[in-house]
Amino acid sequence: MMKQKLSLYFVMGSVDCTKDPLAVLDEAIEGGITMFQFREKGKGALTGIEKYRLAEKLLERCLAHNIPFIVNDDVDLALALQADGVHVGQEDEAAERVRDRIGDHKYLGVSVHNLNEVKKAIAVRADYVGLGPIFPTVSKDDAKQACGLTMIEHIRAHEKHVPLVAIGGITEQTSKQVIEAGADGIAVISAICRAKHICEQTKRLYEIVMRTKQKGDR
Ligand code: FQP
Ligand code: MG
Repeated sequence: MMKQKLSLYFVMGSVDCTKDPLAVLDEAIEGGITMFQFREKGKGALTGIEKYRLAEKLLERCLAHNIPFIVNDDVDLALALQADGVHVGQEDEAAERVRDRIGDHKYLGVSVHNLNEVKKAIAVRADYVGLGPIFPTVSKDDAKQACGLTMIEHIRAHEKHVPLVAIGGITEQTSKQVIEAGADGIAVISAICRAKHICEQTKRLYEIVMRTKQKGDR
C-alpha cells in the first residue's frame, strides 16, 4: 500500500513553480502523481497565514483525487490542516517526537542518507524513508553529497521490506535505474516543476516507474 503510494511522489512549494502552484498541482495530478508533499521552503517562501492558505488549497485538490498530502517539516501545519502526514529530516523535529504528536494513523516520512539512519527510522515507526540526494540537485541549497544508486542497493540488500522513495536530481533519464536499484518510487521537484508540459512529463515519469516496477514484480 505505502509502496504503491510512493511510486511517483511529487514534492513542491511556491518557490519551485514558475506559474500558479495550484495549476502545477492540477496538471501533475492529471499526469498521475501518487503522493504529494507540500514543501514551502527557500528564497521567497510563503510564511504564516499565506503559507497556510496555499497549503489549504493544495490539500483540497489532493483530497478530491485521493492523493496523500504530506507536509514537509511543519508539524503544526500538518495538524492544523489534518494533513495525511509529515515528512521530517535528520535536522528537523525528532521523528520519535513527531510520531507521538501525530499519532499512529498519520504517515510519518523520514529523510535518510545511510543504512544506520534507515534502521533508526524503522525503530521510530516511520511509514517510509526518503533516501537522497541520489544525484546532485538544484532544488535544495543545503543538500548533502549525492549518495548514488549504490546506496539504494545497499539499503535494499539489508532492509528488504522498508518502503523507500528515492529523491534528488532524478530525471526521466534516470528513473528506470533508480527503481531497478530497489526504490519503491521516485520523489521529484524539478523533473515536474521545470517541465514545459507538466502533465505530459508527469505521465512519462509515471509510465517509466510503473513499467519498471511491474517488470520486477513489485
Ligand atoms: N525525502 C523526501 C521524500 N522529502 C524530503 N523533503 C527530503 C527527503 C529531505 O529535511 P530534509 O528532507 O533533509 O530537507 P528539506 O526539509 O529541506 O526538504 F520523502 F519525499 F522523498
Ligand atoms: Mg526537512
